[in-house]
This record gives sequence, structure tokens and C-alpha cells, in this order.
Amino acid sequence: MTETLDDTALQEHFEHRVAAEERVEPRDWMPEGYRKTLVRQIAQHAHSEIIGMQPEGNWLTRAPSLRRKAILLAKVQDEAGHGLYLYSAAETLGVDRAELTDKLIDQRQKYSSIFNYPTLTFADIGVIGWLVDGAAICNQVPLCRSSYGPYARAMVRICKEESFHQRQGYELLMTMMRGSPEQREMVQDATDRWWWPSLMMFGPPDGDSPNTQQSMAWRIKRHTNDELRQKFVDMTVPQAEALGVTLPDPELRYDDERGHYDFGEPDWSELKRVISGDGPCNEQRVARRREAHERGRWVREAAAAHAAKQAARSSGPTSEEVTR
Ligand code: BYC
Repeated sequence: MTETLDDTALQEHFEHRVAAEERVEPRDWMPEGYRKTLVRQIAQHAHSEIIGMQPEGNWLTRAPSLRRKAILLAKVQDEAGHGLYLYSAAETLGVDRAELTDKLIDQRQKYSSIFNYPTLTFADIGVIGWLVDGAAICNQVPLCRSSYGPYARAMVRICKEESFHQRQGYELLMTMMRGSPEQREMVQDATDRWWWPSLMMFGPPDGDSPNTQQSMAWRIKRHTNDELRQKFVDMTVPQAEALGVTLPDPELRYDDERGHYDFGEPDWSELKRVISGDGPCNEQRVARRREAHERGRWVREAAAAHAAKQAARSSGPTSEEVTR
């Protein structure tokens, strides 16, 4: 009985703090559902950063110049870093990174649908920066105000780096658009292929999003999926015009009354298919991650053996004690 009363009081205190925009920290009491939702979202986000290295990594050895190669290498490396900050944030909630990695390679946890599409030409690298990182920024800047402290703080640094990523993509596309007709065609073709999958990154429409309402109430998410999708479209259409490409949506037009762009309906059955493992590259992405994890096994074992040796040495008798 006392326990129930205590739980109710704790719950009320928690909700009051969240409503007052106070940050929740790892040692604070939190409802189990809040903890689980955060682990789910942060793990999915971390996995997306790690799997997201693959489509771009595909072009590292074929970048058209040393400058483009250095830029791409730095970007892919940043993504590994983002994954690590996010796994660390998840670990503050009592889960283990090794356990999360197992769930990724056993496909028990998701990663963003966007990384299940192939990168067919170097223009895809520019379009990923422009559209995919652009969508990521729209989605992630509000997460800097997420109620969970370690997640919100990780997002601050990630967003700073994402802005660089977005600009490098746009700069690459600008350069290609000033090039040959073939280069301009490559940019248009990549834009046509990545536009709809980028809109799907924001998740299903609000009416079909089982998690949004509770995540908004807990201030884990600060905007709904549809709000962010609209923001992204409003931000991106003028950028497409400045670049000189068209977006593959005949319904796209500015609505003076709403003060926003109207746009067509993404193919939600495609999103469902890709999320459930049946996208163009799902199998390849997970297989590659599993293989990399297996190849790294000896490094993990060696590091663990070294740490055990160090620990045994520091807890054993000192050399001074032995000589006495
Ligand atoms: N792909 O109730 P909903 C990056 C799932 S990394 C796959 O709306 P929620 C970058 C969803 O998880 C980009 N799954 O969910 C990296 C849920 O399934 P479960 C990653 C999706 O969580 C490298 C179900 O569908 N960004 O930018 O309220 C290079 C129902 O959805 C997707 C983040 O992770 C999807 N697109 O909202 C370049 C940001 N959409 O878990 C760039 C943080 C939905 O119930 N995450 N699902 O089985 C979020 O903001 C939210 O988790 C989402 C979904 C908006 C994605």
C-alpha cells in the first residue's frame, strides 16, 4: 500500500518536473515506460548513425578528388562519433552497448529506413548531405530540448556537426550543377530518388504514429512527425529552386493561406515495407554490420584480456611488498 502511494507521489513529482521543463538525469526516478521509450529511440538513433556510414562509405575509394575524399572521410568518421555519444547516452539508462549491438545485428531493433536505399552515383553523396542531413537537422534540433539530459546534451554536438554535413552536401551539388549536362542530370536523378525516402524519415503520419502522443507528453519529442515533415518541405523547396533542380512531386505548391507548401502523400506502404526489413538494401546493410562486428571480435577479446591483466596487477601485492 505504502509502495503504491510512494509510486504515485514519485510519478506526480516526475510529471511536474517535466512540465516545468526541468531536465531528467540518470539517477532521478523515472517511470519504466519513459526509460523504455528513451532506450528505444536513442538506440534506434545510434544504430542509424552506424548503419548510415555504409551508403556513404561505399564512395570513399571512388571520390573524384582528394578534397572530396577527405571531406567524405571526415563526415563518415563524425557519424561513428555520433553513434558512440548516443550509445553512451543509452547506457546511462541501464542498458549495455554490447546488448544493443546484438539487437541491431539480430534485427530486434530498428534503424532509420533511409539507409536501406543504394548510393548509385557520387551525386547521391551530395543529396544525402542536402536532404538526409537536412531532414536529420529538422528532426534533431528540437531534440536538444528533449527532457532527458544526456540525450539532449549529445544532440547539441551532433546538430553542430550535422550542419556542416548538410552544407558540404549542398556545396557539392552546387559545384556539380555548374558542371556538365551529365553532372546536372546526375544531381536531378539523385534528387528524384531520395526525395520521398527523405520525407519518410520523419516517421508515419501522426494518425498512425503509436508513440508520438506519449513521447510529446514526456517531452522526449518536441514536435509531431507531420509538423517536422512540413517544416522540412518549407525549408527545402527554396533550396531546390536555388540549386536549379525540381522535386518529384506534382502536388507541391505554396499555399498563401496556410503560409506553407502543400505536398503529396508519400507511399506509406513503402515505408512499412522498408521498416519491416524488405527495402532495397536491408539485408546487405545488416550483413555488413554483422561481418564487421565479427571481425572486431579479437580486438574486443584482446582489450578485455588486457583490462583483466591490469586489474589483477593493481589488486595484487606491489613489488615493494614482495621484496620485504
Ligand atoms: N525508419 O510511433 P512512431 C541521421 C518506427 S540518423 C525506421 O512515429 P517515434 C544520419 C518507430 O521506431 C537518423 N523506423 O515512432 C546518420 C516505431 O517503431 P517501434 C535517425 C521508423 O519513435 C548518418 C514505429 O515506426 N534519426 O540522421 O515516436 C548519416 C512507429 O513510429 C521510422 C533519429 O533516429 C523510420 N523512418 O518517431 C546521415 C532521430 N519512422 O520502435 C544522417 C530520433 C518510424 O515502436 N528519432 N519508425 O518498433 C525520432 O525522432 C523518432 O524515433 C522518429 C519516429 C521520428 C524517427
